[in-house]
Amino acid sequence: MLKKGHIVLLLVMVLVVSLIGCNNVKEDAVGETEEAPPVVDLASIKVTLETAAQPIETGVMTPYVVSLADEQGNPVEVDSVHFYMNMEMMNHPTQGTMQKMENGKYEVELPLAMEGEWYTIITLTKGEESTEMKEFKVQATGEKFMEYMKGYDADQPDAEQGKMHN
Ligand SMILES: [Cu+2]
Repeated sequence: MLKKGHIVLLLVMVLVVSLIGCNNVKEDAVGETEEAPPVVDLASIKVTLETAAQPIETGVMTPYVVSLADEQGNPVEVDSVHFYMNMEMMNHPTQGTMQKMENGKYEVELPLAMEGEWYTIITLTKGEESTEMKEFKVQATGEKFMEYMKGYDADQPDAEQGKMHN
């Protein structure tokens, strides 16, 4: 697993740094260690999805909030968070880049095209690393909204929604 590998790598780095730190013989090695980029372990971030009370009404712009925390529960920030929703065996995604709020929270408002169960894919990006999480389900109720049946992308507000993938 990626996560285990990162933990082992982190432990090895901590060990190496502390060993080198204890005897100042290898000064060159100390310099190299300090210049190395910090270890970013996106896989260890705890992701929580907050939505309005479910089922969510179709066709209504609805806020979705994702909060990110480290293993101690402290808020974490990444470079960007993307939120994608769709239904299994169907193709009418609703998606967008989330806006950064405070305390590790990110938000985007999206409409749903039809009732039923929607899955979510939350993508965290930091530097060149990114990780996808397909963990949460959302229930929707209401009429079918034809204008969203070909998809909605909050990142393209000027596009004619539902036709941008043609
Ligand atoms: Cu559907």
